[in-house]
Amino acid sequence: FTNFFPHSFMNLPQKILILGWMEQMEKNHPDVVSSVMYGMTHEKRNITLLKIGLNSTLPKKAIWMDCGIHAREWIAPAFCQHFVKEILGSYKTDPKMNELFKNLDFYITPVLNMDGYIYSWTRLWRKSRSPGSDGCTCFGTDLNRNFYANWGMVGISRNCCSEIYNGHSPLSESEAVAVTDFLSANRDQLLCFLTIHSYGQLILVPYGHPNISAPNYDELMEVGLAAAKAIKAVHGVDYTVGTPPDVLYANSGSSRDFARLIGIPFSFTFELRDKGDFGFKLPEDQIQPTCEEAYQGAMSIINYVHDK
Ligand code: ING
Ligand code: ZN
Repeated sequence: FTNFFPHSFMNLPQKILILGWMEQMEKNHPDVVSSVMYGMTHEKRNITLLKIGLNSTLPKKAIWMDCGIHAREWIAPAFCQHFVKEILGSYKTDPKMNELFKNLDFYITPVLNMDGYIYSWTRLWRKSRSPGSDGCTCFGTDLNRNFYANWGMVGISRNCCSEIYNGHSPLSESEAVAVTDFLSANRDQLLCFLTIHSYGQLILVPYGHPNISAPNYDELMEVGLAAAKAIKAVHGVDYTVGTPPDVLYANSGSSRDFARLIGIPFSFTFELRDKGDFGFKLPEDQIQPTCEEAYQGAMSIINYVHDK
């Protein structure tokens, strides 16, 4: 069963805690939470999301959130868990959240790249765990370079040993296929796509390619800047908002760009704390505040797209 740690040093099956937690959420909130298995990783683990919202006879819009597309960005899965905990803890008593639960479904994938995530417990790792092709002996493709969105154009490497290897073809990775299929099938329902990374304290808007611009770029920037303001109000932490080429460097083949290209109007990448002091090894005492502020940022965006 995919729920167990396959390469344990002790030869004992070890339950993956987050999967147990997902089962608990489903069990404790059966009226609003259900799990959807929508794909499989290279090493044949299930890719599962939590669908959260109140049953409705009226058609609902939806919010996508994925965490852990990059294995070593551990604060991201923690944020997805925090987000789920907060919305489930408030929808009964908070009238605004109750309204969101009636009108929206949340599709939340706490760990998208489960193979890489497990591998990252024993060394820092970013990519998937599929083997290289054409005789290249390194493992792993950068899943956030593998989507069908200007694939292979900028900010990538064709060397399978690189951290930003884009794969031998678009959608060579089953994890990218799973997200692509789910988004395509639910495209008309989806209002907003949020993909959570670390680090850098950024809110990125489409596109990663410097020569193209989203038709609603101005609005994306406005909404992103409002989210950064909401984040700053919590613990005073600054987030920078912009397209990848404007704030750092260009890229292509990202899930954020793919979501915007297929017509999901609001698509953002969050890069959570910090700005490099600790990097991927964010200290434990920053987990809670990082999640608290990013929650307000995400809710600022979600409220905007809902109310619009
Ligand atoms: N950063 C993202 C990446 O895929 C990104 C997003 C792209 C940030 C370009 C800045 C510039 O590279 C991380 N940390 O994965
Ligand atoms: Zn990342």
